[in-house]
Amino acid sequence: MSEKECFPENFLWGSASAAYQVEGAWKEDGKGPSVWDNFTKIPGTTFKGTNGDVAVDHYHRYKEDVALMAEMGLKAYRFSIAWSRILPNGRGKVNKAGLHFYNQLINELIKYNIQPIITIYHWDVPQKLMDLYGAWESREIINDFNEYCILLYKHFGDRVKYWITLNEQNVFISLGYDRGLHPPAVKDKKRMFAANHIANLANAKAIQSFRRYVPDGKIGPSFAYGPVYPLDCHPDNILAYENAEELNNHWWLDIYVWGRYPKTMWKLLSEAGIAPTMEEGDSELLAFGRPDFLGINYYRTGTVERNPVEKAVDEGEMNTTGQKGTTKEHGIPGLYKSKKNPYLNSTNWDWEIDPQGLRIGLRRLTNRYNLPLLITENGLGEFDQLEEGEINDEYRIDYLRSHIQACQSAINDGVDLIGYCTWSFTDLLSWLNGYQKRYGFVYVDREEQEEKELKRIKKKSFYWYKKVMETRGREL
Ligand code: BGP
Repeated sequence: MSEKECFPENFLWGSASAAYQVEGAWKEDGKGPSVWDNFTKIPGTTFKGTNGDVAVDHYHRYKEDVALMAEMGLKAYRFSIAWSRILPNGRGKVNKAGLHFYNQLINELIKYNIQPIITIYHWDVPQKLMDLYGAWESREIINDFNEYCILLYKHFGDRVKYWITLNEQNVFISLGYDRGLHPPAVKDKKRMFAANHIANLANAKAIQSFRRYVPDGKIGPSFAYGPVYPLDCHPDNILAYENAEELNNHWWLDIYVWGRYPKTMWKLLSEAGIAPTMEEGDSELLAFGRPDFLGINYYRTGTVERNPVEKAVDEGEMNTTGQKGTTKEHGIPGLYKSKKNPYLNSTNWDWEIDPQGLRIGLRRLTNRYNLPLLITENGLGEFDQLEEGEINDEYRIDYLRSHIQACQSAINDGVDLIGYCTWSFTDLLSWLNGYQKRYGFVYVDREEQEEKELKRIKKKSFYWYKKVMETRGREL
């Protein structure tokens, strides 16, 4: 392999997690409840009632987990901070024990030369702010979020140089306020676009403050990016694809980078009476939100076709059980509906496996936004079998290998890719899919309801990724 095809020297080879999915200790050492602590206790919300009360107990076992990262030779670890561990009420009184925990974690990572990447918000808004003013539905959150961010910048900014503002705003807003599948389980498009606009403002303000407190750091949001394909070249399907790209991707990314919404979608939503309200000063604030890089969470592409209003597909159904083929088409009447891509295989959760789509996506983003890109999540959620103390996850290695090859091609195409974080390092809780949908390099021995000993066992993919990092992607 020529030097040209090799990953850069300082490439961030990493892995990612989120507080609620790994930490556990949900009400220990002064932590306040988050909306997820409560939501998962409502019957029927998650797979077999699974929750993150204990998760994989990373809060108590972080040293063991970081030692495994060091053994693997990980260069970067992306983790999130639980807002209500730092500020139990979301604002006001600071919980010193919370700051202490993350300080220890950061120091432990640095001890082994692992670059910490902090996600400021990975969906666990403090319940108190939900009770007080409806969290993302009130502009009050802009200041509270900013104060929380400043606290983190002040405490960790000396050692942490890569920061993610909001993780997958497009997912927590859409599932929380349109599809009713995440807290607060609302199904109302107008409220969704309004909450989303407020999240955009909070994101911009957090970035504006970052410049003052961590001037030598880099910051950006992480976006759940699903590049869209038209089902075929019928002009109606091309238009459906344009609609889906604009509404599902540009609607967020244009705001992040340019501080403005895509024009035609804005008109359409305004006519439907569901566009958000732009107040005086919003445009100015949004302009401060320009990120240093875009964090990209990539799992799959989406394929769409026209969706005539007369017999339109609407809500659909998500596969949260791992029973292949149970996903039902969803769409927006008059704009587009999802279709299965006949050229791609999919996982047991019906997520299409498309490494080429990653290359295509990275090129689209580069040509449209011309910013450095950091893959903040990519990985395969599957059932894993523990057999005689070992996990032979060859399928995960295949998945990751093909996606890393796609990254390599994208770099050769001219994409400025600064890092690649897999999802995830250890197995963890999948929000709606329980513990049986596993993503890690390290198996955690627990069942849906039974925590067992939470023993860590290295999978085959652990040794494989170690080699990949050692050889800077030469040996895949
Ligand atoms: C992303 C989230 C992660 C993680 C991942 C896998 O949307 O940022 O937190 O959960 O997807 O998704 P899932 O757990 O639904 O399989």
